[in-house]
Amino acid sequence: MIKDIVLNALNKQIKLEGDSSQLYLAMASWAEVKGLEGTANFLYTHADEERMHMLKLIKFINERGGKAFVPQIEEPKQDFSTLKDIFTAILKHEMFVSESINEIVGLTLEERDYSTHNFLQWYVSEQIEEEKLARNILDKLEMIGSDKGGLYLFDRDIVTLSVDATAE
Ligand code: OFO
Repeated sequence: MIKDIVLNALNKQIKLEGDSSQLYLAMASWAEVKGLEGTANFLYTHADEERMHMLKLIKFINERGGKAFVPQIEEPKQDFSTLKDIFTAILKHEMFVSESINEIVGLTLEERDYSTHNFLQWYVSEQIEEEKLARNILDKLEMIGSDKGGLYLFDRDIVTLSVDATAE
């Protein structure tokens, strides 16, 4: 049986993963409208992955005898100015998510909840990958600057970058 304090923290994380999915979805839609098809597909895929992160938490909680809380959908930011703006926001968001995961990992140690601690290791690895990818993309965008040809190639090639190297 899962302790209430851990259950509450995991339920908050469900909301954060759901909010992440909405954020990526809004970014994907923005990119699609701008004609950045490759970037839009990349972000739509990532929105699905965030939903999977949410689902994984829901199932874990329910399997451990807790009750997962399915949160209300929040409206994410809808307007962005540039691709750099988007990926800067993604990096900031993922760093925030990593902090949240680390907090829960710390809590599971305090509460001697080793099975949740073990379960969360997947999220720890995932966050390392997501932050790394966002930094990598930002470095590329920094190099390209406002070069239109470079941005065209970026949009064409972004599909080759794996958003979720450790996804199941
Ligand atoms: Fe769920 O990893 Fe990003 O937010």
